[in-house]
Amino acid sequence: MRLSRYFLPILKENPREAEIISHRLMLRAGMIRQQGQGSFSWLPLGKRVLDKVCRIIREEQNRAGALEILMPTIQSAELWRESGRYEDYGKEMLRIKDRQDRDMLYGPTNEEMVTEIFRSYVKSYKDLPLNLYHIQWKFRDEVRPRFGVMRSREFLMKDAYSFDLDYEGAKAAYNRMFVSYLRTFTRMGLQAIPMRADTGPIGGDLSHEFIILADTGESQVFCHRDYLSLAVPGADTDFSNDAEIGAIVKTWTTPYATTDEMHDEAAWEKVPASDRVSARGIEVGHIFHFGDKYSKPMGAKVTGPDGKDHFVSGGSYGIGPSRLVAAIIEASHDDNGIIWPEAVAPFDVGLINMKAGDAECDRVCGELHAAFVAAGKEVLYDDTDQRPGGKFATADLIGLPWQVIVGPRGIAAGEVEIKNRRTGERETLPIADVKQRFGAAA
Ligand code: P5A
Repeated sequence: MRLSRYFLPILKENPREAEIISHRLMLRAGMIRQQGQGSFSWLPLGKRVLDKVCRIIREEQNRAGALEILMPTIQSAELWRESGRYEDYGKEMLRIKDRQDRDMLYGPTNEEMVTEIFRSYVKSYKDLPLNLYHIQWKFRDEVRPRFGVMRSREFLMKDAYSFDLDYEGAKAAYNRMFVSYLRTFTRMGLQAIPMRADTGPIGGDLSHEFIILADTGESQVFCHRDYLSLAVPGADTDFSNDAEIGAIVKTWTTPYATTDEMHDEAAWEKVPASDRVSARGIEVGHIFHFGDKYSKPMGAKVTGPDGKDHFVSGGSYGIGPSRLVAAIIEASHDDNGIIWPEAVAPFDVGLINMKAGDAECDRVCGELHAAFVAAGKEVLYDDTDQRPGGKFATADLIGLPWQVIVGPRGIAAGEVEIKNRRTGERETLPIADVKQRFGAAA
């Protein structure tokens, strides 16, 4: 992609409304545009990162056996009256009337809707376990939308819903999502710690929030230092093996870890003082087991092996992809801008032409661009006529993992420079070696 044809509205000044670094950097790097209170458009650079985050989530949901669907954003109040949540949900729910004066709402979550789908089709325990998920926009009329996409009113959510015959099955489903979340966040370069959490308006008796430690986090959290060095399960994890998955969950739930609401001073006192981590955190995921909270009032039941009807046991599992983009920036930036982990970077390489218009610079850049693209790399080619200083500042701000810098002096020696955004390390290499470095033929 040529920067001259791209839409990257960089801001030179720090936007005054942005209180935290991720919000500032997302605005400055032209990733998002605020459209109203707690509502944002995703501009091209931001949209690429959001898509990469969603792709990782999808891969890990699918690996854990969940099936992707897509439900509407607008829901009928009738469904929510069945579960009793229409009144309970309160002011966070955006209520709407259609032209027939019917009560509608913009979905803040989808437990009712997915339970309606389930009860319409699934009648036997033989069709279980079942886990359906979607990635869809939600609206919550938050009391205090703030920090950009971190706490917005309209936001993207991956929400999965599991259905099982009994508690044991539901616990196994919960465990699969738990392990899937560990893998998901690690792949994005994040260290997420599962912490016992309050269930709030979703309900239920068992719940974990997945928390990224960050000074700007909205939650106060408490955990054992051991979490900072626990190994995350690999891609070869067998999600069909309940014992293997259960053992991983046990390892990850044994040391102390809770959010503020669940904090237990007596248990905390037993953690050696030098192992206590009391910090701020960002909630990037939240999983719930709620048994028959929705299946019972909504009549979602299956015939069991005993020939009798059973209300299914359920759970729901949320991740906030839009919040995650901000959380990744909170965890990975420096004074000059964003430092994207490779897996979610909007492009792999920033190719910088220091003297656009110079025949040799243009030729070498064109050659490198074509070679990188042929090797499957995503490249943002800065072919603009900006001064080099401005180009370097932009490249650092938008945080692509690698910068390849092509200037007339280097070319005269047959060389170009590469810079690693994270370490700042620079190397000068012959042109053929640079191609090879990024997987292209020399
Ligand atoms: C679980 C899936 C639920 O809604 N129902 C379906 C359950 N859980 S939750 O904790 O309320 O939300 C899940 C995740 O969504 C993100 N999130 C937000 N992101 C940005 N702005 C918001 N206002 C917002 N509210 C929730 C969080 O990542 C949360 O963990």
